[in-house]
Amino acid sequence: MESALTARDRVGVQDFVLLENHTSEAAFMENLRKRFKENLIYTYIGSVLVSVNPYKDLEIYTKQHMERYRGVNFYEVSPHIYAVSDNAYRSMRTERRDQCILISGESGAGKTEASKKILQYYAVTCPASDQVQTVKDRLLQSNPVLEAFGNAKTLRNDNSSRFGKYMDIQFDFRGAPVGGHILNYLLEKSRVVHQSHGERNFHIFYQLIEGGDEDLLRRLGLERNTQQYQYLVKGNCSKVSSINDRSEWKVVSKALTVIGFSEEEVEELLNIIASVLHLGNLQFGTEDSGYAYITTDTQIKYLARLVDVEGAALKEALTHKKIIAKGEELMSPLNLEQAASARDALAKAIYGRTFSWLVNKINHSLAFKDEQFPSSKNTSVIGLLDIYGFEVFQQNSFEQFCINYCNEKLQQLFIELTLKSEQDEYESEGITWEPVQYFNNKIICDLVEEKFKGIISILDEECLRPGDASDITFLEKLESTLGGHAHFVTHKLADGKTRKVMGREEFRLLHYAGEVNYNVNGKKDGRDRSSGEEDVTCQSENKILSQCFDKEELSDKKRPETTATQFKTSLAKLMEILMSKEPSYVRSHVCLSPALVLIRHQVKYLGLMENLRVRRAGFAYRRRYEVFLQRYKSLCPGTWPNWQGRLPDGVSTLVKYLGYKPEEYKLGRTKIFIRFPKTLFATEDALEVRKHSLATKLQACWKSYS
Ligand code: AOV
Ligand code: MG
Repeated sequence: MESALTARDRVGVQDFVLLENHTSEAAFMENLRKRFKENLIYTYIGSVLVSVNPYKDLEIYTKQHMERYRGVNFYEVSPHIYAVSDNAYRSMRTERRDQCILISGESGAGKTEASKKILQYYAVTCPASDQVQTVKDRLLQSNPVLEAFGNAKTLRNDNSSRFGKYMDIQFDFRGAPVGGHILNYLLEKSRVVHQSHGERNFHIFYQLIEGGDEDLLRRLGLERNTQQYQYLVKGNCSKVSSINDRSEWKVVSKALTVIGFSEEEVEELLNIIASVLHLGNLQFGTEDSGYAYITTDTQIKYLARLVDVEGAALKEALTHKKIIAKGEELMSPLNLEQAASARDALAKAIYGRTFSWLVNKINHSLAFKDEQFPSSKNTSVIGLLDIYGFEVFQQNSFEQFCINYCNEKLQQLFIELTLKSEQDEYESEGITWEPVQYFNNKIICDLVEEKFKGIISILDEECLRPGDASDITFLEKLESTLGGHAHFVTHKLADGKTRKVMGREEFRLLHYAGEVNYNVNGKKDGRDRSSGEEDVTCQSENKILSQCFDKEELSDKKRPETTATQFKTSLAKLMEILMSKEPSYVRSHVCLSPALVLIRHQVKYLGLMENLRVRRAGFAYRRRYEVFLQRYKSLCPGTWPNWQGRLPDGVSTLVKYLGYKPEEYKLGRTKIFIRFPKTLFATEDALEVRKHSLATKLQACWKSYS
């Protein structure tokens, strides 16, 4: 039998807090490496789960594994995403407190996979009835649909989430899931019309073309060849070995039915997807006057039919813009470039709004229905946050700016909550501790979002300012307001010279997770509403589109909020939601083995070492009295087989018998706090020895009988 000590040598420790040398990054990495080699992708820092993407299917997500984690204490089983899921679930039920599980890490780290595993865990292990089963099915099936429309292949991840998602799962008093609700954040709409080299458009386009049957494609006027569509060829990468678009199409079609889309709704949805592809193939020519006209009438015919609008109105809308002169509305003709950009703006608007409609529709289907669960007036909630991870590309635009800002906010929340909750715990248990220094990224959040002088405020000002505002004036304004800020850099140096490595149309932010250069091209166009071309969609007879494009909203003359401000507001609301719940954390890592170099970088910026130090600054380990006593009572004659007195007295008797010195531990109100891991190790080893000797005795006994 392998002793506890040799096992630790081979597979490392399952909680970094137990590392002998806790300040050493090398020791941290070595522990991660040892475990990863043994396919142990999960490790704790206290109650935070650290995971490394294995990039292969491990046999650790079976029903048997789920059963193993059900109702079992965190520390008694090996670290797992199911342990975190189960722990949140039990806290929700016993303490009646809403929970949230926050999954963070850079693009490709495994956040979306983790959130799906959590959902599967609840779907399998929570109580069920026929009605509950319907809710479970719908919750599970919402994933393939949202991924088809909201995920795409990027250079970092073949199934990269291009929108942020926060999902509440509602449970009734018996702990059965009875409803759900999804909040979605800023979809990367620019992908609809443009993809960088090696990237794809959203999965749904390829799925439809590869998987749709002949009749369907004929009706939609589509050919089974992705190369035919301008919006699908920009990245020169329509086939991906890890993706089977045809089988995914089947999964998505079925999921739409399970969620409750009617045949008519699916038809209208596909009409819209096809019409985006037709829009992309619209071409323009230039008249002698210099103005644009449409040269591809077939596309107009398809479009007119699919989204039910007048062909002539559509033509006019795509080649003209509405202006108001002397109080009168006039249609002013566009040149070639303007017309192409109006076409792209329309495609983005249609796709973006359809995506929001889709989320809305799923929410209707998931909504908790009183009449179905009449005895479940009070529901509790577990929220799952799966956003787009931090990303840096060669060219980074407005979308990357928003994605990385969102990651800053989440890191900020992590810092506040982990440090705060640690402090709160010492306080409520009446224990004194030493604070730890750490990098607080609030300074970067402020740089982006502060009123009047943050980047978003300056962007708003430039977007809404009539006259000569341009991308360059935006950059100049940034320079004059933020030049000299420790986390903001442009090509201009303080002495008036030029930083050669930086372009003139970009600024650099020093994020907590690394440096990113952002191009300002087109940033100024960050308004959600573009121009008159959207008016035509209001006239559409397609039910989805007519719900998406509301005539009154579009004709509202109020100054529209910019996309960046809308995003900022929605993130602030998200933070409020998360703060109101009890959080659990999953910190995922990308691994390009065997170097682990990439991970070292992530360990650094995710603040894992600081997190570990904070955990260790006071006491490495803490356990509730009853749990501690239950586990170790067999080691002391005074507490075995049962302790009858007060719990703290029992624990005190036990640890004194084990030889704990007074400086090694403290007794709080409900928990024992142990300062050094080696103290706990010694106790664990003693337990192991006792089990071993019991087993040997039993074997001897057995032999003497046989
Ligand atoms: P992400 O959500 O963190 O990236 P994903 O969850 O999409 O990353 O993971 C990327 C890929 O890694 C998946 O498609 C799987 O192939 C693999 N993978 C992740 N976790 C596991 C696991 N536990 N077991 C096996 N394979 C896994 V992004 O959405 O791009 O920010 O923004
Ligand atoms: Mg993802």
